[in-house]
Amino acid sequence: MNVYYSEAHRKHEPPFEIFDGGLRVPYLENPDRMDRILHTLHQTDWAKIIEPKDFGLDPICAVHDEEYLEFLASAWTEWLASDAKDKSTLLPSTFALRRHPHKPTGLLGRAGYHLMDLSACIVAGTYSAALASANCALSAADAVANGERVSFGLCRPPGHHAGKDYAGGYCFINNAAVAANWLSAKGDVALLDIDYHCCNGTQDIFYNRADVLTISIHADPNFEYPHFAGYAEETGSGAGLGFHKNFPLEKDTDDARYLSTLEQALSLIRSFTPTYLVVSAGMDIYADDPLGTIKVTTEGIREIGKRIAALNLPTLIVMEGGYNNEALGKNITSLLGEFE
Ligand code: SP5
Ligand code: ZN
Repeated sequence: MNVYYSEAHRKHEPPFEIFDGGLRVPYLENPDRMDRILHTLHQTDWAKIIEPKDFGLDPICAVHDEEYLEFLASAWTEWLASDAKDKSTLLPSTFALRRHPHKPTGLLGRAGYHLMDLSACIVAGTYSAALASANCALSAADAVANGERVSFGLCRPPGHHAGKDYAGGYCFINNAAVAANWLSAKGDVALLDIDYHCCNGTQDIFYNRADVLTISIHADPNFEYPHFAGYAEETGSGAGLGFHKNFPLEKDTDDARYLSTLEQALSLIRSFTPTYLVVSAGMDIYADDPLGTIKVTTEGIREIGKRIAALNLPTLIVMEGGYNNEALGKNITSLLGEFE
């Protein structure tokens, strides 16, 4: 299996993030995550690690606003030129509710407009890492479009919380959405997101489209991040009505309950008869994940892989979250191994 991976992610290493209550904690979405996954992939006889190609800005601009990308591109330099006391990472403290149309010109105003939370920390290497991450997803999509049965974008930073003009939840460019949109020029796409958190960004990006079916299985946003998207009644709008589906889950959901929900998602995908499948693969559904509250085991993840593979669709798998670094390697190879 082709695995697209870039070293550019290493320069995106924010020193901390802020949890609820103002708690400053070491950044959970860290470079070590990739080292753990690479280590395990190297031990298989099927993973072929490949540098991504550069697809340029066009496929990214097809999903994200230019003004937002310009913000990501210049935010760090502007931050260094500002009079902030602690410049270790750009993080605003005032966020837009977007009830008023005016976009401020100053850096902190734009940051509060384009960032949705205190985990979307920007440092010197953030923009180049996010671009390389999107190129990993695009390269993997290209492989699938050229006849590979499956391909893996080992993306970091992840993408599924990023919308067309905002970052959040460790995500800056929506890698899976960029790749799915690129593939949609060649045929209908189903996107299945199995990260523990609702893919609010992906949901927003495709909400009014009928050519990309988006499905997310995640912890109920009533109690879990991202709180403001991911409810069962959100099913798309306009031409896209009926082409988005959320499956909110309770705390402590086990393998059996998860797999029966997955079956419902898979039957929607079968009825849609897509040309391509994109899987946003977050491993934070794992029982011992520090951010998760559901109880899927490594064996459960293997079974998820087996059932998705049984759809027999040309499949692009994109890395999203997962923060139990020690277990990340075995979990992702359990999922991917079912496609070999
Ligand atoms: C890609 C991805 O998985 N992003 C997840 C971002 C989640 N941010 C959550 C912030 C709230 C943290 N609450 C901590 C509770 C720890 N028990
Ligand atoms: Zn997640």
